[in-house]
Amino acid sequence: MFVILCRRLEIVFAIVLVLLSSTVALAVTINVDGNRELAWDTSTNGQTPGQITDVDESLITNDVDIEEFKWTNDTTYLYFLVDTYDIPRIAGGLSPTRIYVCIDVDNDVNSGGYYGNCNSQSGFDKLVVLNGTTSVELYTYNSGTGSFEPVSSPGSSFGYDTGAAVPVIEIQVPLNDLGITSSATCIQTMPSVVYYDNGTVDPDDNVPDSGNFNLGCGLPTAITLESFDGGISSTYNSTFLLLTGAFGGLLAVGGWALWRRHR
Ligand SMILES: [Ca+2]
Ligand SMILES: [Ca+2]
Ligand SMILES: [Ca+2]
Ligand SMILES: [Ca+2]
Repeated sequence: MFVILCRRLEIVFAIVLVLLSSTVALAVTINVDGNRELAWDTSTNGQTPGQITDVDESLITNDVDIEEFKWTNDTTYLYFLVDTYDIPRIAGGLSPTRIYVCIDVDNDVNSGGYYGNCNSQSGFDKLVVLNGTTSVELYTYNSGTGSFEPVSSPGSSFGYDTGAAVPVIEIQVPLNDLGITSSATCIQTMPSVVYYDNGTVDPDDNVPDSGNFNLGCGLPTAITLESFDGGISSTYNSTFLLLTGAFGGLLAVGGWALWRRHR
């Protein structure tokens, strides 16, 4: 009897170990290089990038006409992909193209500000702006001044390469800089609007054409479990490890009690 129980305990521990090792492997790897890798269009360890598509507007030049916007995350960054009906155009100089991602990070229309170009919606806490060929800028709403103000975000960057195998625009922004500092603030419902300013004359493009869509933080694995070194993952992993530890402890106590009974 005791031998059988030990075998069963071994199997259970083996399953727990497999579960632990598989969570370590959970991660969506996006290279922010302007090339659309497979990870954007597949489910990686259960995490599928979110997406919203936009129609081919006949009055908008195809290289600034949004076809698709996608998003995903790992433990450090939120990633965006912008694809247009032709190879996306990023222009610098005096009339730069600009892409705005307006995000209501806390899903609270009463916090944050109004932005006309983002479908005249309110409640935006952060604006991520790809400013021509220059940089990715991050703006946060200051309720004191009633305006969006630039904040330092050295970890933000973008990838753009017209010679890439599948040329798209890729953007990364640190979750921390977006005010997403724990699994509790990494929510699935962040009302958002994307605005592509073609830099010259109207019309510009929006997705959606009115209202907003819900940007989310990692579906269905809200936070990937790729590392144990702090940040958002630590909350999740600590909980997981605590549960695993408690489970293992219960098994050990149960095994010991049975061993005592059969001595
Ligand atoms: Ca890429
Ligand atoms: Ca469009
Ligand atoms: Ca808000
Ligand atoms: Ca549109």
